[in-house]
Amino acid sequence: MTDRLVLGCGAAGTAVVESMARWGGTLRVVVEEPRRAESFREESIDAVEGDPTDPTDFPSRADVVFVFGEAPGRNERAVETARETFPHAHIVGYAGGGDAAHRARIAEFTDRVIDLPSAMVDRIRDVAVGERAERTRRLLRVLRGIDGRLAVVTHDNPDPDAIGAALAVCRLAETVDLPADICYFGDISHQENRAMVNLLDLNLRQLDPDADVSEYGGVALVDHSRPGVNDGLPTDTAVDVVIDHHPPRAPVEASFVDLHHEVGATSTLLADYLDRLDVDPTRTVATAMLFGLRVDTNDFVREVSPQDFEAAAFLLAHADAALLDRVEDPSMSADVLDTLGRAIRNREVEGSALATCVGQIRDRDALAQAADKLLDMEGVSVTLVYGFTDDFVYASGRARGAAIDLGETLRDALGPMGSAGGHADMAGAQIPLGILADVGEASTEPLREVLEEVISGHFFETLDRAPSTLTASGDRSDIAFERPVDDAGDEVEETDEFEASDA
Ligand SMILES: [Mn+2]
Repeated sequence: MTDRLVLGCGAAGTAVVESMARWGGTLRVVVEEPRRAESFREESIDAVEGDPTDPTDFPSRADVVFVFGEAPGRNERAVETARETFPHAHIVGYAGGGDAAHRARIAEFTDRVIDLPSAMVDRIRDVAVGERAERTRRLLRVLRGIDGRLAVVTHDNPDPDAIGAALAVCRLAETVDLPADICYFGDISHQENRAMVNLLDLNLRQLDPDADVSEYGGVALVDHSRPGVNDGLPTDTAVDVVIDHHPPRAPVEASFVDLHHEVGATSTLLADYLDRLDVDPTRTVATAMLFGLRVDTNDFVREVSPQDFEAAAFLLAHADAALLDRVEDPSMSADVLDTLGRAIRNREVEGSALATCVGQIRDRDALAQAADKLLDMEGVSVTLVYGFTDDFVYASGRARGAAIDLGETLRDALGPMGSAGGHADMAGAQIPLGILADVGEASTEPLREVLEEVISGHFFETLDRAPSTLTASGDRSDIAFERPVDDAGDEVEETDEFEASDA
């Protein structure tokens, strides 16, 4: 049973305390405001009016102490008093509303600092200001200025990226009440592309070579940038919007131009607009875009950028992975795709090392495949992907062109908690969940966050201490590297060193 104590509680902490009351164990709340104490008591919570910095109202024991007040100065005194009164308790302190010095003072007496609002502020700042935010507003302004219907023109013989991007432009147009058609000259000849159009039940308009687009109020070009070049439009067509990831061979003229050849697909550029505007891409649009992204990057191998992975993570949350399997040769199962999506979303990167927790897993093999795939991210030379079943945490790591021995690193970092081993380039670990679940029990955080702190924490620390420094990988193509075809590296070796260090 866990005895919990809450010292001070602002409006933001109220919901947390109310949910804490249902976690089992005991709970005592000490707050200054009589009304807040009263409202907790109405929820059958043991709350007293008192000074959170004075141990008079503290219970005789506490395993976990939360300091959730709104006044920074009082929180600092409360964590200090809590540490003196309960030297062995796990103390969690809230450092919102203060500066870095305040955070440091809270950290001095706590095991864990919570600073949620600043993360939220960063996110809001990213959405509200900056180059991409400004660009997003300009795109909407141009779309709003179009009178009539919008023709979204792909290049001839449209591929999945062009179709996915065109669907996304239509989806954005819809949000400003602009009707739009996807138009193309030529044919959809590739069998996979036809399958995609049929399975997603897409409605594309095939134009005759002598078609007149002047009936449209506006023209958007996706996945190519100039009218009359790789499409059937007259070269003097007035263009409103161009979004493309190919480097143009001549100046591009349009009211709105987004040309970024460093990303792997036009769908990546469109995913960012949808994400920023909080537009639900719909299942159909997300599935097409994700397929386009995968085809253009050859399953995240060719010309892939961090933005492509961000876009994939966003699209995966909306896409129909099972349907994708039917469109293409299923080189990647829906389960692996799902694991990869979570791995991308939750990733932490330090230098050229990446660690990520994918949460609950069904299939251990998916970890190895995700660890392998994430090595393709630019600048990443070491990966560690882990998740848990009911009993164990499993981790799978890969290294390429890195000046470390990954098997050795995992033995140092995770061996003492369970077993770990493998080769310099592929390695794995397994840790009984019980050890970590106990930590989770004493914490406010979901298990995933506890695991991140322990596993990613140890992993990054061990890499920091490693004798050879990690080299940021540039062009990896020249690194001759023999990789086993199977996942033998995940066969965990129970070494003598591990037995010794455990004893
Ligand atoms: Mn493309």
